[in-house]
This record gives sequence, structure tokens and C-alpha cells, in this order.
Amino acid sequence: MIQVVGHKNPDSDSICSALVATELLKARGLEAKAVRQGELNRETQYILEQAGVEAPEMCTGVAGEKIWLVDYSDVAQAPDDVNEAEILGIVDHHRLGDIMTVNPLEAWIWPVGCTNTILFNLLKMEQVEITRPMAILMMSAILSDTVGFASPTCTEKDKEAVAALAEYAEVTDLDAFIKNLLIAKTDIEGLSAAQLVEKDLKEYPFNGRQVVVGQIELATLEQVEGMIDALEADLTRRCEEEGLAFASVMLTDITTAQTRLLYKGEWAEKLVKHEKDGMLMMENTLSRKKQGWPWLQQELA
Ligand SMILES: [Mn+2]
Repeated sequence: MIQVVGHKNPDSDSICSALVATELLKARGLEAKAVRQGELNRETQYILEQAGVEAPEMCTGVAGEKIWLVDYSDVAQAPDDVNEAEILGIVDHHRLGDIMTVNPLEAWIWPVGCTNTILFNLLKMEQVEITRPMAILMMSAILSDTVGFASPTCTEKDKEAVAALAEYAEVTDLDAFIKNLLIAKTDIEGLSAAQLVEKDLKEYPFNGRQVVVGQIELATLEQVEGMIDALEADLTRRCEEEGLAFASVMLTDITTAQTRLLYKGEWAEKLVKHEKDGMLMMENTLSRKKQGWPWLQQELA
């Protein structure tokens, strides 16, 4: 049995790509199951409901198992016992991480907007039947990762995939489909500061230390207006408890591509010069991968 496992703190792409990659492996005649490393966010719950698909089961460890990784290739985002697993495959659209394998593996790493775009192309290439639920999973994940095609990570391949998948999914009004998805994506009602920071938090090793960069996608920055102090306090707490050199969270208005960065830690002083009126605003910044994190690496170096 091959376990297909997305990254820690799973987003919609990570969950949907685990489910779809499992179908690809099954179509090859292999036994496979999708697993997840954490709770589903609201957007993912909404997508699974639309598709009528069960969530992957919780991953309880991969030691001694054969696994595929989807949507990452970093040890920090893998199950803690990944070094005791046999990695057979990777499907990803991030920079190449630090995973090592013992045996040759199948790796599909493309610079596109979403792991599901790669999977869609693999399914086509291998002439695997694309069911309506699979199509909904894939197109939702692509629209989520590319923020409805607005992200600079979006490529022609992502657009082509969604256009084709909309037919399999029998979606006739794509604008309404995107709107409903983005409403689910930006729903943060009732979440605590700690839950918000945790929502989409990624850890990176950098210059011998650990840093974290979270992102909260919003319909307007006003959604978190009353929570700035609590969010900053949570970043400070994480630095103290986990020995991080830097903890940050991007507050991104996905309708205007304006991002406010909250940040704490020993290295925070390196960024103060970019503040205006006590705020660090990143204009035209939607993507952590292509914009936020590359800029931070340059500033923190
Ligand atoms: Mn992704």
C-alpha cells in the first residue's frame, strides 16, 4: 500500500493532490491511499463537500511505508519519520527541497501554479478517466493556489487545466464557482489569533536557524483590524517557545493584492526600515512563494 501524503498544515492543494494522485496510482493497478498531516481548513472542507469526497485519513506515521509526496519536497514539511520511509514519487510545484531518497524515484516537479495542474496533465498522458469529483477537486485546488488566476504563480498550463476540468466538472459559470471558493477561502470568523497564524504557516531553515512565514488570505484587511496585537503576541510566543529567529505572517487582501506583514523575533530589526506609519506594507504581493518569501530571504540574509 502506497501512502500519498501532502505537507504539514495542509492547504487545499495538498489535500486534493493527495486524493487525485491516489487515483492515478490506482489506475496504474497499485494499491494506494491518501493521508493528511493535519486538520482541514474551511476552504478544503467546502471543496470536499462540493466534490462529495471523503477527507483523507490522518497520517499516523510513515516509517517502513512506501510513500509519494505531493505539494512539497522539504523534510520540514514531511512526516517526522520520513527518513524511515521509502519515497517512490514526488509531484510538486515548489522549489526543490532537501528530501533525499535511497532509490531512484519518479519526480514530477513543474514551475506551475498548482500541484493539481501537473496531476491533470499526468492523468491525460496516461489516459486515466477523470470523474466529476476528481475534476472538482483539481479545478478547485488550482483556483485556490492561483487565487482565481490572479497570482503571479499562475501559468497558461493552470488556465488550460481549469478550462478543460470545468467541462468534466460540469461547471458552466466559472466566475460564480471562483467567487464561492474565495468566500470559503477568506472565512476566518471565530478563529483565534493562534489559529489564524497556524492556518497556513510554513517553516523554513535559513542561515542555520528556523524561521516561519504564515499567510492569511482575506477579502479585506479590516477582517483582522482588531486582532493585530494578539497576532503579534502569538508570533513572539512562537519565537520564544520554538527558538525561531523570525516569525511572520502575511495578511493578504486577495482582492487588491495588498499584503501587510506582521513579524517578530531576533531578526525582526532587519525589516524595521521598511515600515511606514508603524506598518510594513508589501504592495502587489499575493504569493508567499514567488514574492513574500524571496523578498524576506534577501532582507534576512
Ligand atoms: Mn500547492
